[in-house]
Amino acid sequence: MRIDRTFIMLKPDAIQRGLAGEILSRFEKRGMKIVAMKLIRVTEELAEVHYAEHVGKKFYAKLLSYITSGPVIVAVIEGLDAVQQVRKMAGSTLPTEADVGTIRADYGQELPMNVIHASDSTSTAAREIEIYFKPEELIDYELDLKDWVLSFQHLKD
Ligand code: 3AN
Repeated sequence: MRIDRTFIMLKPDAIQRGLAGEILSRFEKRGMKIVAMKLIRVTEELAEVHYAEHVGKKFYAKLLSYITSGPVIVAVIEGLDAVQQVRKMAGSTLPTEADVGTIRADYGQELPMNVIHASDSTSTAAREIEIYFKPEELIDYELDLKDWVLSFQHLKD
């Protein structure tokens, strides 16, 4: 268990359906820290870099037209085991197979529209953060609520 950073994208369906605030608030309410965030449009070139492992697959054309169909919000989230925890909060790729209570199950139905992307490993997170953010776009700050979420350093044993 350690503090790490992960990358998320609220995909075009999340923005079009007005779900961005609601989804971001799940991470905020859990006490996680938003380290970077911006609204962008994913170009075809950017999609090819991000989804390099899927280029050429049967579903790639659909994935490409989906991900470039409207603006997305990209963000870096920091927290205890953030990569694994945010991935769990996002749920399985296929919304109908995701556990109820996860973002994809609660808001999605059919692929490729599964509302959110979350990095699947620490190395993927580092790669994806670098694709979407310049180092200076990651904001260094203290979250004042952290002692009520993480270490309880202000409490006596
Ligand atoms: P995840 O986002 O859960 O890591 P990946 O990396 O396998 O899943 O897939 C990337 C994205 O491609 C998915 N989030 C989804 O939008 C789309 N996708 C994956 N598999 C399919 C499929 N069989 N048909 C259509 N779209 C798919």
